Amino acid sequence: MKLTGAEILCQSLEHLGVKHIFGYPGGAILPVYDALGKSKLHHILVRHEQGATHMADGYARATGGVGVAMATSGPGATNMVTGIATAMLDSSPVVCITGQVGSKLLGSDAFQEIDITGITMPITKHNVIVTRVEDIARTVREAFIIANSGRPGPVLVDITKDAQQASTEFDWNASLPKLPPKRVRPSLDKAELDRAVELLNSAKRPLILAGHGIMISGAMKAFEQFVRAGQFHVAMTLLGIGCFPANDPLNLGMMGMHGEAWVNHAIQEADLLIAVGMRFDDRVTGDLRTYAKSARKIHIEIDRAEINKNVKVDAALVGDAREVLEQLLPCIDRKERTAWQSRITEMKGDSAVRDIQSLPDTGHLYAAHVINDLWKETGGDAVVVTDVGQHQMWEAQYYHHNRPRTLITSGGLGTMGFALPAAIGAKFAKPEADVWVVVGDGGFQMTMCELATIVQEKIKVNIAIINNGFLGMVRQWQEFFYDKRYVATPLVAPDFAALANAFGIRGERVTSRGDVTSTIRAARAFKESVLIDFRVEQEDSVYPMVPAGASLHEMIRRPHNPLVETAAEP
Ligand SMILES: Cc1cc2nc3c(=O)[nH]c(=O)nc-3n(C[C@H](O)[C@H](O)[C@H](O)COP(=O)(O)OP(=O)(O)OC[C@H]3O[C@@H](n4cnc5c(N)ncnc54)[C@H](O)[C@@H]3O)c2cc1C
Ligand SMILES: Cc1ncc(C[n+]2csc(CCOP(=O)(O)OP(=O)(O)O)c2C)c(N)n1
Ligand SMILES: [Mg+2]
Repeated sequence: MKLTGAEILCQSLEHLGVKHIFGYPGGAILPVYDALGKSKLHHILVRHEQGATHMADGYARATGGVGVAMATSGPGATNMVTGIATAMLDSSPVVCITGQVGSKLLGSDAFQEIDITGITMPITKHNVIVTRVEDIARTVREAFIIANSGRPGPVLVDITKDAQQASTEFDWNASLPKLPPKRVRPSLDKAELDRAVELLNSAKRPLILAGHGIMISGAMKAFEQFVRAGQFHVAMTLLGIGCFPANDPLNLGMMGMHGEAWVNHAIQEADLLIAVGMRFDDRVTGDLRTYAKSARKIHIEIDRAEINKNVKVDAALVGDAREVLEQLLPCIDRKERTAWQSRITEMKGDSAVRDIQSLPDTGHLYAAHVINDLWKETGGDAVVVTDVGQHQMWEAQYYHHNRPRTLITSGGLGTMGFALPAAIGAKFAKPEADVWVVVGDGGFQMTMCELATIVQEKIKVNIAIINNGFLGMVRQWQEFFYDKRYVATPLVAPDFAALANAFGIRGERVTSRGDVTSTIRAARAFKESVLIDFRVEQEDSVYPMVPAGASLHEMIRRPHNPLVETAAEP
């Protein structure tokens, strides 16, 4: 049967298992919207195309599947750029479909013509313009494979309007992908494997650096067996949080710029680092010249380009984390490393750790309290989607995630405005989940228009605004490094609770600690979305902090203050 390109696109997406598309219409994509109306696909109308890409990204991160975003040509497509870059830097499988002007008009500066494949070249894993109806099904099929294989990433498919309108025979089974033959991965280099095993079994002070790649690989079980077999301690990157339970005694917490002090010290004192699915980001290493000088390094990583990119390693195991860990597992000797264990305990003790919940209420509402109370009240089971800034770091420190894919956050690009739309995407992916947005007063104002999407789609997503009246993370840098000259960081905001009401959403305001838990509890019990404006201490800072470019052990620690540094339980 003959179908139009637009119909072929919709049918292809159905064949690929797509259920939800986040998008916004316009002239160059109208034929597709017309076909969408006749398909089984659920289209979610966003309020800004950036939101569509973050929703697709949140959808992907919540499940590990592909998220789909759609926009028209020109401004619709350029509005997607930030979301595409966000997905790229965090290896998230997103497919973006954009309409393009008719193929005969290409290059003529036609109305809403923009070279979106040119613009997104460096921020997509792959992109392509389709000008022939015959190529649509195959290209979309290829896009899904590329987005979610190997190291995942965003793919953009730009389809000209004439290709959407033209008709051709549609045969899904005949529309086979024409990708270069999958490189048969040679089994692991024997010499590298032997060296890794020798290093693993002879180490006295080993430490695992667990990253996002463990989640992407679905390697959680193999990883846990590996950890137990070697009795290794685990430190996590921001994006690795959740890949190993926070409540496991072998889990030490987050590493890096705002990581736990004892984790950073342990990295500097370790004699072996085993990096699994992490890419030694500069927020993780600090000054490379002084990074883990006494440690040999093993890197388990799927992308060969990451090997020796930032940190030179002694054994490189290039491959999928699960497969590599399964190969290593039978070779690991179980070792009790009592001296190393006591050293780590000693370092923990030195960090003045106390349970912040038991501190007397001094009349201040600290962000850390709010997040720790949210953790307790949700039993640690919520899917928390954060924005970027101080609240993001406090979330990482004070909400203890035991399950994978329960913290969704923009790490590599650090995109303010990510949280609200990404949470909407996560809710569509996991309708049963208790989804919470943890967002700053600055970032929320960047994409708050998506509150209307929540209302139109009748979904329940609870929103905790950590309102400190500042672009807090930048204010913190100004406090530490610019002599407290707060240029352009004090921030006027609307009355967020009243704003929520204007959208038809219940809004609450909390100013004292005593009201935190009851308000969270009531929000969870309410059947619709609730926005809570937490008016927190304005000039609190995130500790510890490794100043940009400093050595990992050179942390700025919290000065004498009623709050402790981090949230580890005593
Ligand atoms: C304000 C702010 C502060 C931050 N502070 C910190 C901080 O203190 N500590 C911190 O850790 N981060 C911090 N970050 C985040 C940081 O910038 C990086 O995003 C993060 O460290 C990256 O973590 P990752 O390497 O685990 O994940 P990614 O960047 O997603 O890298 C994943 C790696 O796994 C590999 N991989 C993918 N699939 C597989 C597979 N199947 N098998 C094996 N490997 C695979 C990929 O090739 C890639 O190399 C901060 C971000 C912001 C915005
Ligand atoms: C789109 C974008 N613009 C600017 C920045 C730089 N930036 C990083 S954190 C931050 C402040 C965030 O303020 P807020 O949302 O209120 O969160 P807080 O740090 O106060 O918790 C800024 C401006 C960014 N990460 N993203
Ligand atoms: Mg703020």
